[in-house]
Amino acid sequence: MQNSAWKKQKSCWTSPLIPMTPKKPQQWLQVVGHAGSFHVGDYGTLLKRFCEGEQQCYLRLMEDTLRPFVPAYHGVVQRGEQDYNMMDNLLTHFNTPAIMDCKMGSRTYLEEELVVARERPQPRNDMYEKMVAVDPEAPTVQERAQQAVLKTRYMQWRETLSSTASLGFRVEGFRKANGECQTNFKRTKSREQVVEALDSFVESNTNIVWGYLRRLKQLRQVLEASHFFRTHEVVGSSLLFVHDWTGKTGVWMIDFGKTVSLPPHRTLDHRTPWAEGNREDGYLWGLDNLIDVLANMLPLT
Ligand code: I3P
Repeated sequence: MQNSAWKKQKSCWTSPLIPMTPKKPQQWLQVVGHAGSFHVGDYGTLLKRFCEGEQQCYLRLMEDTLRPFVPAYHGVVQRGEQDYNMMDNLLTHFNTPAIMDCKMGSRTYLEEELVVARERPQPRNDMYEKMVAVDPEAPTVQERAQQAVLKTRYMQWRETLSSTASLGFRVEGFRKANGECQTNFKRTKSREQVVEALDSFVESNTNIVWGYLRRLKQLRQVLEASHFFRTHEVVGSSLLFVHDWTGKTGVWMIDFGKTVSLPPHRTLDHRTPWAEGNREDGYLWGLDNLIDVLANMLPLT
């Protein structure tokens, strides 16, 4: 995997603070993603550490009906020795925004990762440590002996521990306008727990929920007709939710490092349950559930 080639340290919400725009240096934001992967570019742009697979996706997305639902892509720039994909900073037009990352889909690893794990298993100690930190009982006897787990096993465990397996999406983390960050959602699994997390993010503001719901329904309509979406396995991709005190809301698709095109003439419906070989990712099933959960947070009219 191109993306895994980077020695990534995952820390969604502990990544460096980055100035929002050159014009407003007093405003700061935290960027979702692997630490050190992002920089602020000039004129409301964001630089994300280069990944060729992701670049290819952005190039195709710029020609697809999904274009309004992803950050505009502006090509590759170099900073020092490192290349970056340059895209719009989605927070630029918000005023002290609150942001949330929801990872979409019922599966968070690619089928090709599963094949590699079988052919060349490389158990990881860091993932073992992350696993026991959440649940000391989770590792098998063998994993305990090795003090290591396979990445695919770790990812599957994370999926069933959270709402990924049961609802097709999970809350990864959010930051409220006051700077308060919440990232402790590994065990947020039931509908009720998800509602609690979402309600905390929107601070019980139903106007914000309405705004998100409208946008997600538009996104679903566009996804159902999108050529790009039909022809790609979309794994580990997130929806970025942004709102501010003016009531402005936005949702965009981000993170295409693990989005891969299908062989010619193959398509996905993104709702059929996954069985190895069918490459379904459960993205639309997850979006259906997310829309349903949000709709149920609104008062009955
Ligand atoms: C990480 C999370 C990321 C994954 C990363 C995991 O686990 O599943 O999505 O990166 O793998 O460590 P957690 O959220 O529990 O910290 P990819 O999606 O890019 O595979 P990595 O450690 O190999 O980067």
